Amino acid sequence: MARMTGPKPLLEVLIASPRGFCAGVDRAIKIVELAIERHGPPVYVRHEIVHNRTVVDQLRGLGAVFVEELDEVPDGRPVVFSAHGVPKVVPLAAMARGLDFHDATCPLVSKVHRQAQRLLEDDRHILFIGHAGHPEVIGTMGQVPDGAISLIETIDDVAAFDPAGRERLAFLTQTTLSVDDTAEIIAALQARFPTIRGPKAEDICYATSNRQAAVKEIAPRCDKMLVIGAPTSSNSLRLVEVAERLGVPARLVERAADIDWDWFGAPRVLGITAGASAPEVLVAEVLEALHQRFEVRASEAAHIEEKMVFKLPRELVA
Ligand code: 10D
Ligand code: SF4
Repeated sequence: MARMTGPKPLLEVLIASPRGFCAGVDRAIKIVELAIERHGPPVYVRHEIVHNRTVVDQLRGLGAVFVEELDEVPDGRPVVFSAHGVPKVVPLAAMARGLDFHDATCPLVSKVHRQAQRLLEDDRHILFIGHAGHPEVIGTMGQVPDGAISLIETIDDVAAFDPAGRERLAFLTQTTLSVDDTAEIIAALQARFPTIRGPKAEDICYATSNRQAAVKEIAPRCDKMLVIGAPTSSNSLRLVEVAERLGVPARLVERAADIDWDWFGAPRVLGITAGASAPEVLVAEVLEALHQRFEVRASEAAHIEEKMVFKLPRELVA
C-alpha cells in the first residue's frame, strides 16, 4: 500500500492476550544472562536459546556464543543447553569433557523427557507426536534408545505405523503443537490401538494452548492477523495456522520491516499476537509501523490469565 498524504485510514487493532514470552522462555534467557554474570564471557549456548533473532542478538551482545553442537564448545568454557531440550547423550558428553553446563530446558519439556524414561522402564514402545527435525523432537526422542520410540507427524503416519508385534504402546507429544491437529492424531491412535497409554495431563503446554485459544477468540472479529515470531518457531507457526483455519488471512513476521504492505491492504480490524519466544519490544515496533500509516485504535483482547513462573537452576542463584 502506498503511503497516504491525507488523513490516515482508521485501523482497529486487537492485541491478543496472552502473547509473547512464556515462563520457559523467560527462565531460559535469565539462565544465559546469569551464566554470563557468573563465568564472564564467552558463554556458549547450544542452539538458539529460544527461536528469536532479537533475543539471540541481545544475548550475543552480552557475550553469548551460539553453536549447534557441543563439539564447537572449546574446552574449559561453560555451555547452556537451549529451552527446547537436548538428547541424553549431550549432557553425558559435556560431563565426559568436564565442561560446566547449565540446562535451560523448559521444565515442561523436561517433564516429557521424564515420562519417556518411565515408559521405557515400563517396557512400552512410544509413539511421539511431533514435527521431524525440530530440536525439541530430537531432544525428547533422544531420551530413549532409537528402537524404543517412533515419530508420528500426521494421521497417515498412524495408519502406516507397523506395531510389529508390540502391544504395549504409549504416546507423548511435543509441547508446541496445534491443539486441534493433535487431538485428531490422538483420536486416530486410540481408535487403532485402544489400549495405548497417554499422558495424564496433555503434553501441549499451557502457553501454547493459551496463545492458540486467544487467537481463536479474537479471529472472528479480525479481517487480517499478524503473528510476530520466527519461521523456526513451532508455536508461532501454529498461531498462523489457527487464524487461517478460521478464515482469517494471517502472516508470520519477525519484525515490522517484514510486513508486506501490498498483502496488508486496508483491513478494518487487525489482530496481533506473538509467539512464546517473541519479545514485547517487537509488538511495540509493529504497532509503531501501523501508527505511521493508520489512525490506530488498539486494545487488548481475550484476557486469558497466566501466572506460571519457573524456578532458576540452583547453581545459578546460590
Ligand atoms: O519452536 P518452538 O516453538 O518449540 O520454540 P520457541 O523458541 O519459538 O519457543 C519456546 C518454546 C520452546 C522452548 C519449546 F518448548
Ligand atoms: Fe515451556 Fe511451553 Fe514455553 Fe515451550 S512454549 S518454553 S514448553 S512454557
